[in-house]
Parts: sequence; C-alpha cells; structure tokens
Amino acid sequence: DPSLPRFRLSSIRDEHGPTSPHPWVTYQDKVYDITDWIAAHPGGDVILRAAGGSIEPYWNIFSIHKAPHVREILYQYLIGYIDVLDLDENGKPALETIEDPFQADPVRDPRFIVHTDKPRNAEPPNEELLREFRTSNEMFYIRNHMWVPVVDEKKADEEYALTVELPDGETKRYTLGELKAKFPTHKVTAVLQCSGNRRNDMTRHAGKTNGLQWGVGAIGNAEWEGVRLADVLADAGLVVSDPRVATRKSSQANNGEEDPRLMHVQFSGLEAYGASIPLSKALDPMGDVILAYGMNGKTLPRDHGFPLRAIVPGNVAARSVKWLSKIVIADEESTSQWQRRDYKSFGPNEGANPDWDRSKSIQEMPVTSAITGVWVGECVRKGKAPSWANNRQNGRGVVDVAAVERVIGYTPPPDPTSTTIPCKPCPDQTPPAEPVAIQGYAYSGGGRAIARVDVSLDGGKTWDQAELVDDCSPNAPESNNTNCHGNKNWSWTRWRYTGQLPVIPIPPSTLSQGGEQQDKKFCTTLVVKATDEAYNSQPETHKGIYNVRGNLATAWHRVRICPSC
Ligand code: MTE
Ligand code: MO
Repeated sequence: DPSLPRFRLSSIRDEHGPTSPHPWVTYQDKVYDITDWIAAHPGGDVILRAAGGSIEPYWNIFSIHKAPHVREILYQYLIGYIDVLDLDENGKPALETIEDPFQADPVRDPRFIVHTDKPRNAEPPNEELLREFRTSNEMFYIRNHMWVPVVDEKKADEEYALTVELPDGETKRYTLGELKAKFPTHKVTAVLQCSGNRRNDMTRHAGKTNGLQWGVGAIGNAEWEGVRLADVLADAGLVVSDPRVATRKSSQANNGEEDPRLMHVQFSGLEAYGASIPLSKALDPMGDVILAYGMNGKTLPRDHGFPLRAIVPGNVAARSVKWLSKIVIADEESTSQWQRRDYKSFGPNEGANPDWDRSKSIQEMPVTSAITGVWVGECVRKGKAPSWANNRQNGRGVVDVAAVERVIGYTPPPDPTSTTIPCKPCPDQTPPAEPVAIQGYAYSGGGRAIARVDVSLDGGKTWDQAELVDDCSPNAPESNNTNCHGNKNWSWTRWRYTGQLPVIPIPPSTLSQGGEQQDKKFCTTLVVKATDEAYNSQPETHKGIYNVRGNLATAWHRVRICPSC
C-alpha cells in the first residue's frame, strides 16, 4: 500500500524501542506496530528486545518464525515503510541498523572448543574435562540457544522475580531475595549432560545427524545450591498429600482429583527458552529438584543461568532451565519446541520428519561412558601421565609413570577416534607390548549408580574391569562425606585403567622396502562401556540407536590409537 507513511530508522529507534508504550519493529523494508501483539506472542514479551529495530536477527535465531503464517501475523500490524533514505540500491535497510543480540554475552575461557559462537555452544577439551570430580565453573560446557540475558547483579535480590502459576491460574511472585530467605538451602551434586553429548560419534559411525557435533564434553558435574522446588510449590499453594498426588482441583478432574501422572512443571527462561518435567519428579522427596543460585560454592555464572536456574538431577540437561523466570503447573508439557520436538529420540528409520507427538520427550538419561585420556609409554617424552597411573596394577600390567608419557590428544577434530602417537621409528619390526593408562567417566540418569565399567584394549575381543574412583565415599582419600550432596547418585563416576597394549605383529605386506615401518600398522581400538545398578548397559554400536537428531549417542565409546613403535 503506497499510501502508507515512510519512517526514518533513527526515529523508529528513538521513539519506538523496548520501553516505549508503542513498540515497533521492522522487517525488510516494512514497519510494524506490535503494541497489540505482545500479549498474544507465544514467546512473551521477549519480542520487545527487537523493538525499535529489525526483527530479522531474532528470526534467524528463533528459526521457528521462518514460516508463512508468522509473516501473516506480522502483516496485520503493518503501518508503513522504511524511508528510502535508509535503504540501499537493493531496497534493503543498511546493515548497521541490525544490532547484535549477543553483544552483552560474558567473556569465556579460551580453552573451550567452540561449536557455535552466537549463540555460544562450547565444550572443554578432554584434558580439562576430568581434572576434578567437580567441573570448574570456568570449564563447564555451555549450551545456549540464544543470548545470555542481562541481569544486574547488585539489584538481583530485590528485582529479579520468579512467578509461580498454579493450575487454577492463581499466581505467586518471589523475588530472588525472598527465595533465599524464606526456604531452607539445599545442595545437590549432580551432572548436567546434553542429549547431544557424543553426537559426533554417532555421526561418524552411523550417518549424518542434525545438531551441534559435540564430542564427549557436553557433560559436567557440579555442586548446585538453592531451594527445593517442592518447598516453593507448597508455599505457592500447591496441595500435596502424597508425593505422587497433587490435589489442586481443576477441570481435568479424575474422581475430583487430578491425576498427578498427567501434571507437569513448565519452566520458562528470560530469553524465552522453555521446557517441563513431570510433577512427580518435582515432588519426589528423593528427587532433589532445586532452583539453584549457586554453583560450586560461587554465585551461579551468567552462562549457567544467573541468577536462578532449575536443576533437575538425573534428567536431560535441557530440562534444567536457566535464567528461570516463570513456573507453571499445568496438565500438559511445555508447548515449546524444545519440549515437543528437539529433545526427543526416534527409530533409525524415522528420518528428518518423524511423528513428533508419538515420541516421548527425553527425561531420565540412559547409561553412557567415555574415554577422556590415554597415555602410552616408551615412545614419547616423560611426565605427562597423571600420578594415579604410577605403579598401579589393576589391569593386565603395571604402568611405571616414568615410562608413560604423552596424552593422546584425540579431542580436537578432524578425526578424534584415530590418533597416531608421534614417536621415533622403531628398530624392530614388531612393537613392544606397551603400557597404557586410560581414564574417563561413566554416568547414568535417574540417580542410578554405575555398577561396573568394562574396558577392552583390542576392539572388544577381550575385556577387563576399570577401577571406579569413589569420589562420594566418606572413606575416599580425596573426599569427605560432604562431597556428594543429594539423595541419589546424581554425579558421574570417574574410572581409570592401566594395562598393556596388545602386541600387534606387522603383516609383511605393509612393510615397505628396507623394512621401514609405515603409518598405522599397529592400530588398536580402545573400548569402554558401562553398566548401571539397574543392569542397563550401552548398545554396542550407534547403528541400532541412530536417529537423525543424533540424540542419546550412548554406544560403546571406541578410540582408535596407532602407536608407531
Ligand atoms: N535454559 C535456557 N533458558 N536457555 C537455554 O538455551 N539450554 C538447555 C538447558 N537450559 C538452555 C537452558 C540445554 S539444551 C542444556 S544442555 C543445558 O541448559 C546446558 O546448561 P549449561 O550451559 O549450564 O551447561
Ligand atoms: Mo542440551
């Protein structure tokens, strides 16, 4: 409609920004007054972030908007066009008018392996991953779907508020300071693991997967401090007579009572991320679900949800919503794409457009394990093996730490499963039986402890058991009985193994003239698999559990190593 007025970008920015009573946005060369749309916007008033400028960078992040019906909605609010003075020869607004929503993101540790910069998705390299039982705040993997919301640290206690909404629509509001003062503190030592952890392994062994190509580092273990969700819900008025029964009546009556198995706790973050958990998990007195404001004895870092996040131990980390601003008790799961689509898994045949509704959303995590460090002796320089490897005899051999020298760095791409240990050419044609030291983690969801970790040095032909590091035991030398907080085994179990690499004779055909060795003659595959206390164990290959989303890549972890002497 050419009769509509034209507006300068500067005046849109100055007069119709996020705090204006009449917020406007632009899309391509058009101007929209979204004042009346905000209340109906599914993502809430996060849309105001775009006010005063272009909505395009936000739509690039929230790709769900790239659909015709979304444009139709916006079109109803068309009020005019961008002034030609602000358009280039192609009729497009100049680039500098698009502001960077990530400009206020925190500074991150340079040691991270970065998968995407904006939003930031990053995992620690192997040598940082298992340094301690508790992952440091600095090196805990970061999985952000959007930018990091800005919350003023000095004012957070007074100004940051959580809203709790019950099934009858009644709401209660708690400032951060009120939450801290009103409810008892509860600590939980728990793993967070992304459902995409080890996805690159599934891609390599079973085919293309959609999503961030995580290595083994989309997992971390930390001590979280906060208040029990169940305490807050009770205070807000949720009536609970039995842990499994929440009896606030609603239209979903079942003999006058709601069926708690059908009830859910929906969490929303400040940047519009959302997810939910079953109410039964939230109310389980052994379930340890908390609203956390502390991490490893410090204030929750911005990347990990400052000032408040849900911690749902034993469940997929996607449910531990960061920058938590709203909780709704409802008779359905969160309607977000992260609940209804992204964090589900499918049959190997289901392809890119599976039956989303039939599939259950991932909650409790299955058992998994990974190798995070390998040291092999005799060929390389000294002193890089961890001290635990010194003269320990729990495998088929004793490793003298002086003879075990180099971290096999299989973490960085391009091919993390295959590594040639650089070393001098050997005089002999057959490599010695070299000492090897391996370490890693094992973890199962639902609070299930790790019962056993099996290690193979020859690709799965023969097996032996790794030593489990007992970080939680009151008797463990490096801990006391406050090391693991919580009612169940929510932490990972670190494991160690020392042994002798198998002697692999050189097939004569691989010897070049003069008997000189060629690369990769002595390759062998290290394998780990774990079993949890319910005797669940990991599948042998990724083929049978392949899904196009690459979720729950829990097959035996294999690391191919190729010592050349
Ligand atoms: N919460 C909000 N608000 N926004 C997010 O992007 N990502 C989820 C979850 N909670 C996310 C969120 C996902 S998929 C994971 S794996 C974990 O947070 C990652 O938590 P971390 O970054 O503290 O490791
Ligand atoms: Mo995740």
